[in-house]
Amino acid sequence: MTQANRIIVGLGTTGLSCARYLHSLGETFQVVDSRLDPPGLAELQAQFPGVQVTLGEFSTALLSAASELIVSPGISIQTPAIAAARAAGVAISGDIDIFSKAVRKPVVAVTGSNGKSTVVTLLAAMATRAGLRVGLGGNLDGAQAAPALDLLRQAEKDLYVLELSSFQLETTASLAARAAVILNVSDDHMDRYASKHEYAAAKQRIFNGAQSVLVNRDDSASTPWAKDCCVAASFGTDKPAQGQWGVVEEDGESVLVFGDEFVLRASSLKIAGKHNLSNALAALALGQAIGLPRQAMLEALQEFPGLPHRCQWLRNLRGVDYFNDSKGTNVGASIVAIESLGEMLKGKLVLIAGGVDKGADFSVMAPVVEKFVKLAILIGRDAKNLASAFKDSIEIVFASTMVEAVSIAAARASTGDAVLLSPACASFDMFSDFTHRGRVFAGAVEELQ
Ligand code: UMA
Ligand code: ADP
Repeated sequence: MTQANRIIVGLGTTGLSCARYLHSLGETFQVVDSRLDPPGLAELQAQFPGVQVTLGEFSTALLSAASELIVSPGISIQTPAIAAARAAGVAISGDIDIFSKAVRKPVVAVTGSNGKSTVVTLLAAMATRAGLRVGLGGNLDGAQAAPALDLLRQAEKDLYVLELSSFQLETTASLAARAAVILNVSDDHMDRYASKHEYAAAKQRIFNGAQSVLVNRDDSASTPWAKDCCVAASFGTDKPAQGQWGVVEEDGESVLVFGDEFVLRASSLKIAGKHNLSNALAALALGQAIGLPRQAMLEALQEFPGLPHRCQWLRNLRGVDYFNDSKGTNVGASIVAIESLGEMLKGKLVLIAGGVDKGADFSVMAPVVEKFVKLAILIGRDAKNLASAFKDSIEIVFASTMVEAVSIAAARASTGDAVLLSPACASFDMFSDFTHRGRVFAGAVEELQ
């Protein structure tokens, strides 16, 4: 019998988790990465010294000779050497594809342009409160999360809650989730996809084989394209029909409801903004679809403090609030942050934005910027692209470092204003990731006298 020749493509977090998983099954594999010094190299060589690693530009001959390529999400399957291998009949998969074939417990899968991390973390808290042993991970990063295949090597779980990116879904054939949702679709990763349709199509793959689909009434792009999908319920920030999740206004206050049943007052939540009502409803709808008791869900929901770097309040200095929304890495996220904070303020926002634009169209931000922002301080590689979209609406200044941006913001904000970092861009021109960017911002804010 010929030995399977599986190649892990990419030696970052995902590549390493694939290596650990295949090794735990006693399977052989080799690894390639287009970078000469990929982040997982030292760990791979220490743990699996015998594994063949090929670095530098992908070799079409090497990849085409494989039986299967396990492609990391940061690498497009349209990359010429991978596309050539695929055309030559090599099977293409990814970590989520391998996970879905191996997993023996229910999986809840969440994708969307924004709100994924908030919803999966909240749902995991609800399920934990209900007494389930929960494996939380996928695209989600942070201390409480793990790459999907690492979850399968942990102590036994009752439920897996996965945040999935469009990149991960590209290589996932049939996830067969117990419950699945696309929270929303707004422009992101337009440097990787030829069109918004192609990006949305990658997200639609989350519904393949799903038992229960949840739909966001506020975003038609969350609806399954396939006619045979089993829609369990919808959620939205309007008044719902019977059996659906929604929001009603009572005595000037927003109330979460299920049909005409009272669920919870928005004022009982620690997370703020209309987008977070949507996130709360998404988690409730998913939780109900998998049979979590309502009481446990509501207890967890009321305790949930939100995640760092997502519209996170840092401090008030001389009447000015400072908010860290470093995870606002695309236009849709930053619009939501500007709107939800702008509506709460007596004054206006001083916005710090910029970084790597990922091919985004910033003109769609201009109306909210004009309405709620008095000054935009722009940083990073693609600052000029934001400037040309905002220049007719508001005053703009450029800063070369985050510390400089914060110091300008502090000098220009008046009592009743707020300073918001919500970059609408990726961070890797100036920082290692969005958490690094958020920490540098928070550090500069902390230093302000
Ligand atoms: N890369 C190369 N050559 C290679 C392999 C990778 O240049 O041969 C580059 C990629 O272009 C990318 C970077 O290396 O810029 C990382 O790619 P990767 O596939 O190795 O990424 P991982 O370290 O495995 O991390 C990925 C997710 N990152 C991406 O999809 C870019 C992580 O999500 C995720 O937590 C992790 O898998 C575990 O599942 C982070 C992310 O930024 C949070 N995701 C994007 C987002 O949320 O917008 C999609
Ligand atoms: P993701 O994991 O999809 O990036 P997060 O929960 O980390 O989502 O939130 C990232 C940012 O997106 C937040 O800081 C906020 O600005 C914005 N956001 C959160 N939830 C939503 C939502 N439901 N709709 C639109 N924007 C949102």
